[in-house]
Amino acid sequence: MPGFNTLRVPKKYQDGSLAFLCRERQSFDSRLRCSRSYISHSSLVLFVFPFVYQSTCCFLQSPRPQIFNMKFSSSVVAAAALTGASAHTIMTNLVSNGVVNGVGVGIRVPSYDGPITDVSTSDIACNGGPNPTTPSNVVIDVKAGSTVQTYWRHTLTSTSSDVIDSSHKGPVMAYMKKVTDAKTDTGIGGGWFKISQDGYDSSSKLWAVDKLISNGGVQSITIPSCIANGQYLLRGEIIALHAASSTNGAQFYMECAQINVTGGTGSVSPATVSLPGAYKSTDPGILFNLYVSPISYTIPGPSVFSCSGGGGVTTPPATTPTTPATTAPPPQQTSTTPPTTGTGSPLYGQCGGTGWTGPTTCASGTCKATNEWYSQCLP
Ligand SMILES: [Cu+2]
Repeated sequence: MPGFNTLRVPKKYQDGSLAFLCRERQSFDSRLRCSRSYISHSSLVLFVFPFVYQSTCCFLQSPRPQIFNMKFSSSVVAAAALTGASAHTIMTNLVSNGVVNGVGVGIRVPSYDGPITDVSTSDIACNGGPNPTTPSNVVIDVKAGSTVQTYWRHTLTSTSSDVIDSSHKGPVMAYMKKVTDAKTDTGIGGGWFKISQDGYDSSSKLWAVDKLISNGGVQSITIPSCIANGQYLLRGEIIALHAASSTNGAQFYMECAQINVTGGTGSVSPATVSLPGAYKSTDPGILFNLYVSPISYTIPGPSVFSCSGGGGVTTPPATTPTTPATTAPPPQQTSTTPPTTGTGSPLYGQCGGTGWTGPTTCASGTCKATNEWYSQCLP
């Protein structure tokens, strides 16, 4: 059963993870075997070496010491699979208005913490498939304009010191979708808009996942003040890029929380995208080699919706929101027309980023960099 018979000296990476060069014994697709079947999500084929060694590099996160000088056998493969399981993550809790709701309260948490890797499946919306989710009959009240927190944990019983393996570098995002009944809506299909994202910060050289880990797994998400009241799905998402240089190698972790928004002005109707649909396996932020520097990363999906323009469609005040527009907002890197006022950007307006020629000050709030292409006035 094992496809590898030689373990060479492990190569140690900065984050403490190790790569082994393993000689292939049998003529099968070693890449598939290594990355999917046996070692599951914990492994990775590095394309840096194959032309030198003609071998497969199995990448193990937090490998156990006893693996080091052993040959691959079925037991070692099992140990490696266990190691891999320690790498995944789940959005377990939602904190709203300072109230910490319990694990799985108002969130459809999965029974397994593994990723979705095929962006074309309906599981990309609210998880499922290989990770069956548990329904919740709770809908959590959230005030428009407030900042909620979600907790990310390795498993449903992990603490804040066990968020996700540090090898799982990548962006952290949040989306919303207006629904009639948050308890039963599958989330599959149109209606999604992105409300926050964080990717790679080239000045600090930190990924959003790095910050999430040092933050104890707390993701802060500001709920737009201008959206309509009512029930929504709030979808937190992490993309782990450690194996993303091969197709369907990126690992998507997402959960959907069930919320009821109050206090929204309903003045802007966001442009929306579909899940599945918003991502393609070949998107530059999804088919991505994490190990090439300097790192330049484009967060996949639509641009972030903001109440002051960008990713939104203004709704006439007297009218109730109609069917949201289905066209995707323009890519984030594209500069939008800057506001004509000279007093700085309004709250939630853009105030910086590569290619931005508009105001770099805020009429209201503080200018904070979301990524190198986008800074936003936040309260
Ligand atoms: Cu994982």
